[in-house]
Amino acid sequence: MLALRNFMLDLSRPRVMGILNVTPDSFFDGGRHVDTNAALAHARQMAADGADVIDVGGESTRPGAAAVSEDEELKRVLPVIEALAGEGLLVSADTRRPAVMRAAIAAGAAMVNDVGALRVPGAMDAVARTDAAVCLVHMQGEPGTMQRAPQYADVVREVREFLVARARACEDAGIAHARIVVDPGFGFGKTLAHNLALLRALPDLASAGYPVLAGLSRKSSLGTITGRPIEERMPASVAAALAAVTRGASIVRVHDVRETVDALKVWLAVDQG
Ligand code: 7PJ
Repeated sequence: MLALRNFMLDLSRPRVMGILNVTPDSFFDGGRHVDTNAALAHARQMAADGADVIDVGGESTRPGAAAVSEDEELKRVLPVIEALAGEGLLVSADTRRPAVMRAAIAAGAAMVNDVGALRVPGAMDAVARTDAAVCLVHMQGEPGTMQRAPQYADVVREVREFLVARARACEDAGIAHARIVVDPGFGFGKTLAHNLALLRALPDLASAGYPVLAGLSRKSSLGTITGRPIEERMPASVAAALAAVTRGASIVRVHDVRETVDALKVWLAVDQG
């Protein structure tokens, strides 16, 4: 079970987080949902297609994406979070800024998804003072430069140790174990080889005792493997989501909710039959 405020999400079957970028420049769906109404329509469709959580982000972490001011980020995400939470949907706020975390939770977000793993001063406290869940993501370097020359002595061990240390720090700060999710951060300062090593070793990460979230949807590693541009990476993304779930991921973060949900239904029917 994952505790998201007063909601308990049963993780005995894999769950789907639908990606909602309210940005003009995200690498795949950037620009499509800048308008609040368009964003809401897309989120409602993802929920109808079986998304358990909607992850709302207003700042692109794509390498080279333009910086977004805190005011602009708030202006983009708050109306969307408020509306979706008001409709009873589970909303996650994809942000690294403590002020945005606080405002998002006040607007009804049940989870904070932070690619910075609450390392910005004040971020851990912003979550600890609430009953929201948190997803701690591993990232080497910073979004603008992280893909230049990522290097690890042992990527699996380093990512696992980082995430367990961050999760323990969260618990020390008062965030209950049941509110914490960890994520190896595919593509966040990782080569294809690093991503594949981490994917193969997901059971090892899951054995740390925190639910694992995996985000591979449309990422460039899938482009490297298939030779396909972003718009043609849906089948590769579904395969990657299944690969993650079969290795112990509890939640997959995806653009293609409907297709992923279908694939998971088939896998579940086989696996639990
Ligand atoms: C991830 C994310 C991920 C989590 C992004 C993209 C790039 N949050 N935010 N995990 N990736 N938790 O959407 O592909 O892998 S931004």
